[in-house]
Amino acid sequence: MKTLNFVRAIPAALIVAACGGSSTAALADIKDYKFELVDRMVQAGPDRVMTVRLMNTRTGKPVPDAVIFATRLDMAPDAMQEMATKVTPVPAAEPGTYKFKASFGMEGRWQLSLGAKVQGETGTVAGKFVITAQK
Ligand SMILES: [Cu+2]
Repeated sequence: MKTLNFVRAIPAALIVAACGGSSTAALADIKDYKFELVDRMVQAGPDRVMTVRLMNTRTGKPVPDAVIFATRLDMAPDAMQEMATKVTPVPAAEPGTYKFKASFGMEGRWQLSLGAKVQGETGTVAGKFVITAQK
């Protein structure tokens, strides 16, 4: 109630100015977050672990507790989009890093696609990486 009374006391023009300013300057933006791939190479074979880090590019700090809601791993970079493999999240010890397990059934380039929600932010963070599976 205190807030409402306070707002009513301010002339309408001022309120408009304040709202317009805060939407561009004060709020963090989902674009300030990005995924980083920790290792670009894996060994071909079953149960390989991939590690990504979610960074806040404005603070330069990793972001813990994001919800990864979409993952896909396929061989699109080697023109085998239909060759997809299951991606399973596994626990990561370091806050702000996220680990996934997958079987790389073939040597070559695989594309890891990720989507995430960050606490307190609207929108989603997307990431796409090429990981090379080697012998
Ligand atoms: Cu393939």
